[in-house]
Amino acid sequence: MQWNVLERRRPSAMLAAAPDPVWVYFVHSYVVPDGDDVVATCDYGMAVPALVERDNVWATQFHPEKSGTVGLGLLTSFVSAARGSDLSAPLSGHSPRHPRMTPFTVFPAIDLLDGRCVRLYQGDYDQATTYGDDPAAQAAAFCAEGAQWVHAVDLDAARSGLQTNLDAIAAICSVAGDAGVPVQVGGGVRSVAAARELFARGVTRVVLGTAALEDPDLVDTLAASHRVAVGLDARDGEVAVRGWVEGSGRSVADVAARFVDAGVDALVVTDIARDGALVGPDTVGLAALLVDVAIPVLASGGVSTLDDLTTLAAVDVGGRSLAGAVVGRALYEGAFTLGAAIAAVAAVTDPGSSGTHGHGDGRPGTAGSRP
Ligand code: AMZ
Repeated sequence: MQWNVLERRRPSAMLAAAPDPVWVYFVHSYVVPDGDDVVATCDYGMAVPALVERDNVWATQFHPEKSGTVGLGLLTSFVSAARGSDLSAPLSGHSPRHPRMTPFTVFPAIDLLDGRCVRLYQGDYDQATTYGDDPAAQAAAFCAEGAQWVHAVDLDAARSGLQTNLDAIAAICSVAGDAGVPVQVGGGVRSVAAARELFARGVTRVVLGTAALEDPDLVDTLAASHRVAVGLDARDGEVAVRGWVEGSGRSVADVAARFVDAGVDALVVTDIARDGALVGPDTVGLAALLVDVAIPVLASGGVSTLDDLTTLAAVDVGGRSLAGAVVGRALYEGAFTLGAAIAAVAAVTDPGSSGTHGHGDGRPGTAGSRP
């Protein structure tokens, strides 16, 4: 088991824009015979076939899922090719030789249940961990660590539709506002009136989940005058609604397509099985969504290490990148600090920077333009 370098024999979409040298991770158990289909080999005292391609069959001897951004680029190319997408724009993992130009924003999460800061496990209201009873203090702590945005969810409202945490949201917005940090809030925004309650308390952007499924015109209406994101929370590929208690029968890409021209800032895409579970994000699925939908995508659910974050920040699908990630339990459990997360991401997105940067919002070049 080890990292080793590929030696390319011939061009292939699999490695369209992979950097040089191409480091990948092997867990060897067998060697296949050499032949015309071999795209790349690896030196293990002999030239071991490592990448094989015949027509639409691709095979790897190494583990793409363990091979960082090179593996991710390969898997993304595979998804794109399988869907018949145009591969002329190279799909690649991030290379320091081609630093991305768009910001990647880390959104520390404050999930509110009965006025307290909690995290649910896989969205299950019966598996809540309470991390504090002062949401404003939590917001202040995040801001002190350099937060660029704060992501808050009214879990009571997500389940019942009734906004019972408005005082806590106002308090979060007050301290964040003092620090110049915008706040986005989701949960129970299913009417213009509910959105108004939030904007009146200083919320910069609302996240609509259930309403995006059940009343998509509301997204259009709100997005015409305010900042809106669409929250797509999926279990086994099916978008869930009403606090993730009910399924919708529709896929993320299907629902997202409705909002391409709606003027929304972003999609906030949550993999429910990973949420609060510290198992790593669905990086390949998120990258595939970038192929399908031309709306900025924020990843949510599963981030457990700084590597998870830098892998997300490094996603590059034909020049498109993820706009950011929501991080919750990893921060509360002390896996890493928000400051470390922001610095780690900056090292990927802007390798020349010192790790400090301004407010990103998921929309390249439009930070702070509305409202
Ligand atoms: O954890 C949950 N059960 C949960 C959760 N975190 N249910 C909903 N939400 C969040 C979504 C989105 O930000 O991620 O609430 C928002 C969607 O709420 P609504 O009411 O618009 O569906």
